[in-house]
Amino acid sequence: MTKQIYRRRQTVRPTAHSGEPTNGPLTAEELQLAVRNHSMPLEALRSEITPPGLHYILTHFDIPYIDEDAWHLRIGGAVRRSLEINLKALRRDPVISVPVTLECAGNGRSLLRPRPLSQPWRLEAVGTAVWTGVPLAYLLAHAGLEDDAVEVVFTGADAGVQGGVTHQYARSLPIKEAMRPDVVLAYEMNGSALPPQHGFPLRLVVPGWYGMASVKWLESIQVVTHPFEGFQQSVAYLYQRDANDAGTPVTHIRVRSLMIPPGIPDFFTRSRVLPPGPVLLRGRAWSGEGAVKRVEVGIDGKWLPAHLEQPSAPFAWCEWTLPWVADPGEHELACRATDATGAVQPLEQAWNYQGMSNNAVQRVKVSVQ
Ligand SMILES: Nc1nc2c(c(=O)[nH]1)N[C@H]1C(S)=C(S)[C@@H](COP(=O)(O)O)O[C@H]1N2
Ligand SMILES: [Mo]
Repeated sequence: MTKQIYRRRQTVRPTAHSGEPTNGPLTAEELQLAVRNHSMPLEALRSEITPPGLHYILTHFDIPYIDEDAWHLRIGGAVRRSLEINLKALRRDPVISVPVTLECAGNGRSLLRPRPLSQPWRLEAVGTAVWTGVPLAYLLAHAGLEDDAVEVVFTGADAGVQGGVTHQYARSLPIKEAMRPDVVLAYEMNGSALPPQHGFPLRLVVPGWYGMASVKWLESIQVVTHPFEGFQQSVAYLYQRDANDAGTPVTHIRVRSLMIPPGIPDFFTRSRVLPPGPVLLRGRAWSGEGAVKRVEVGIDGKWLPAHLEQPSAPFAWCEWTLPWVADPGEHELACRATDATGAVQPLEQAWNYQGMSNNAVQRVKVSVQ
């Protein structure tokens, strides 16, 4: 999709969804969003597949109640054959299981200065699950795309108001992405039925793209002949300099690594305490642009290469480890990953208006005593 195509639009102005960026204290609205949408505790980085309940959650509006027996998926638009399929029929279709690291595009937002007002993620809006269901390409081929089809629009059952616009959550994918063999319409997460908060009974999962593309509580799939201009497509999820910048769309996940903070935390400040001696620093790294090629661990500003394991799938995170001998005193640990495109996590992040994709390196202060 070229920038050109996305630029002709703007029936709705790209306004702030929620107020001007601020350096002030956390607001009641941010707190409200933060307690609805939880992140993954960093200690869960020990697990290759995030255990149920520890995967991050981002839900814009309310979690819809869906009656499994009455539910069906509609596929229509620029197709030769419109389809209506219930869950029983979907379960008889070909099945794939894809391990995918999902990350929210707003991850790292609250660490930007000034701070864009929205879900105030720190570093942990991430998780890896095995998503099982029908390949989207199979159903699209079954429906038969018309020659003038350009995008596929996915609409969830959840509705709300954002930026003054009332809408159901909906996102599109270019045909080429929609036809990738690893894009899945998932009815299972980690071998069990989708939990309500993750999109029951059916959700889209787009490996390598930030989470906003993976529409939950799917209700319809429409093939369209013009680029989709819904709110979540052409107003939200843009890299913008300011409120009036037409911006560029957010798509693939930028390279990132995270470390399990070593030692034990202080309850209130979360600062780390650890005894002197050998400790295995460990964490995971991922990128939606290409395989992770290198992870370096910074110890008091000196970068050392970590050992990298193979990921279980192209868009699942990989584990890294680095042994360290901690000597008494105060230390700052950091980690940074580089992917196959040569992209490396920045030490300082360039700011953008919606606080998208802040993949600046994580820093962990530890007190060795
Ligand atoms: N229908 C619907 N789908 C949605 C959302 C939503 O609010 N409604 N949030 C999106 C965003 S921004 C993210 S990051 C992911 C989060 O998926 P998870 O909650 O299963 O981790 O779902 C995406 N799909
Ligand atoms: Mo997100």
